[in-house]
Amino acid sequence: MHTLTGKKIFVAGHRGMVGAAIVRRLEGEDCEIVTAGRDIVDLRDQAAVRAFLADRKPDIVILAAAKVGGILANDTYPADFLYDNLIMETNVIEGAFRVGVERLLFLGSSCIYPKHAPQPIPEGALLTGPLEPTNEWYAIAKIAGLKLCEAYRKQHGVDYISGMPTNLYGPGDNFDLEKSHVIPALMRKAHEAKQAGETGLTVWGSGAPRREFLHVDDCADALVFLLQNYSGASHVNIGSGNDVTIADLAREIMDVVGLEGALHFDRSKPDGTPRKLMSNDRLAALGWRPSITLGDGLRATYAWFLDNQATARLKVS
Ligand code: GFB
Repeated sequence: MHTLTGKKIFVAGHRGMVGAAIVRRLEGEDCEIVTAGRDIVDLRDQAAVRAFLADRKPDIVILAAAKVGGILANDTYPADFLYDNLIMETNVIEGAFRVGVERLLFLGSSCIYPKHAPQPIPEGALLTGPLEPTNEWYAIAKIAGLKLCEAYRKQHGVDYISGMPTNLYGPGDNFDLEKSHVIPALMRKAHEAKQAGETGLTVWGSGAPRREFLHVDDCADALVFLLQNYSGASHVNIGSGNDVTIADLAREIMDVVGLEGALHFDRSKPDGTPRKLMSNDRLAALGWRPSITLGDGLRATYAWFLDNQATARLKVS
């Protein structure tokens, strides 16, 4: 057990959905939380990152900052997804080591695994086959990040660990229809259709791919749990243990929103990987389990969307 009591913890990326959830979760611990928006330190600027870390001297760093997006954004902006994520990771991880940060938690993604990995996907499936082309750029950046943590651990003996969350959703998500992930996109489309008195919902792709979803508050809880209970070279999967087809997800979202009608499939849009259900065995063996069901999580996220439509990220760059 690694105590967080009295520790100064820098949460990089606190304005994103995951970083904000981590801050909410850490507020329940007796620790000092350090945050900094892009106006204070641009994580793509190595000199700025080094100066910031030298000034604040955190004990622990949680690297939740990333350029993220759904299937279309990943496919459309490969250079941004590869470059921005690589440079943020290298700056923060090297910068942390330089100022003597004792523990660091890096966040990856389930898309690091091969497109046709065995299901549920064990941690050991990493680098055993080709990646899903729609998000290989983001995946390669995330693989580099987790390997950088492993390399610093191997060469310098520091306790830098990595968690690989599955597809996340929840309050603070991005509801931009071109750039978001599937849950906020379908929720917004269903809501706007209902408002307009329309029926039916258009779903990208065939509806057949399966995805595993985890509420972001469960993810934040698992990340804090890992910081407290895990030290090791291997990354650890963070999932819900269940997956659904996109068509079933769409029907559940229509139900939550209260939209009637049929699903229409826009097959000009990509399906992406057919399935990416991760094995949660390692995390379960450590003693962590999710607590928010998909149904409850979707209802809570829709309630958040209704309360925050004016400020929700309906359009972001
Ligand atoms: O959530 P999503 O964009 O990301 O798409 P991925 C999941 C599935 O939902 C795909 C379908 O099969 C989409 O075609 N889908 C249906 C939709 N309707 C929509 C819609 O209106 N919007 C969106 N966005 N999807 C991402 C990766 O992959 O997952 C990232 O690109 C990252 O790198 C993230 O790993 C967690 O699950 O396909």
